[in-house]
Amino acid sequence: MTATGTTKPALIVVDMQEDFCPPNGSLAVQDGRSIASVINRLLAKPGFATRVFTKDYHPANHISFATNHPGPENKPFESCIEMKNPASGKGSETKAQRLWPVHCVTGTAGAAIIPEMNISSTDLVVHKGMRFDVEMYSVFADAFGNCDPGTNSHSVSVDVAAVLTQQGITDVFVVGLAGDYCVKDTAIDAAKAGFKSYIVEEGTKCVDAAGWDDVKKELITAGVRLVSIDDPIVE
Ligand code: VGL
Ligand code: ZN
Repeated sequence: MTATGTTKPALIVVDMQEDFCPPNGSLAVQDGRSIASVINRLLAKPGFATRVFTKDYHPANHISFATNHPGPENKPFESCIEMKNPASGKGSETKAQRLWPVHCVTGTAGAAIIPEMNISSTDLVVHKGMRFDVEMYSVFADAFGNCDPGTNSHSVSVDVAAVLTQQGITDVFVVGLAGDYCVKDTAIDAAKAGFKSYIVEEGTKCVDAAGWDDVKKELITAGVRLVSIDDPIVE
């Protein structure tokens, strides 16, 4: 990828954290660790104007943890609960929230970026999912589309869309974990925010690998382009 007069690309590396990787991650994505080398190859390409790492970063009482919804009916991976929009005056708006094992809790070893990642060229690290009462897969907005950057009771540490826009970024390339959750929602929101949005397919793995073909259709409908690391656009 080359920055030209009209193109200024960013790379967003999503949630390459211990809890999403085998062998010990609590929410390990099959072969999740194996994509580190592909992502490191991308990070080394000189054309990216900025390189962002995201970290899923939840308080222990996060709404997505099955353990926070006691009862035999609430099982990680299998069950959903109803989640309310926490934005003021929006509490009647609800969404189904899939329940997960406890993962990426603030300050724990599981929340650390895996050591295989070359983080030396990182420009920005963004923490997301920090509000206990709402899910946030996309680094741009929570499950209801709210973006509330800040440090105390806020979902996200930085308004990434504002930062990228301020830098004149035109194109956003997304990789990392998981393809069917945080990578997907981040790429869709990048397109919504007006960036040309790409997912480099070799640079992601899914929680539900068998569902990737359907997810790809959704991504294409949302304006996200799926590319290969060997595609000339990813120089
Ligand atoms: C993710 C499930 C729960 C992800 C985060 O990074 O894709 N998936 N939290
Ligand atoms: Zn999470």
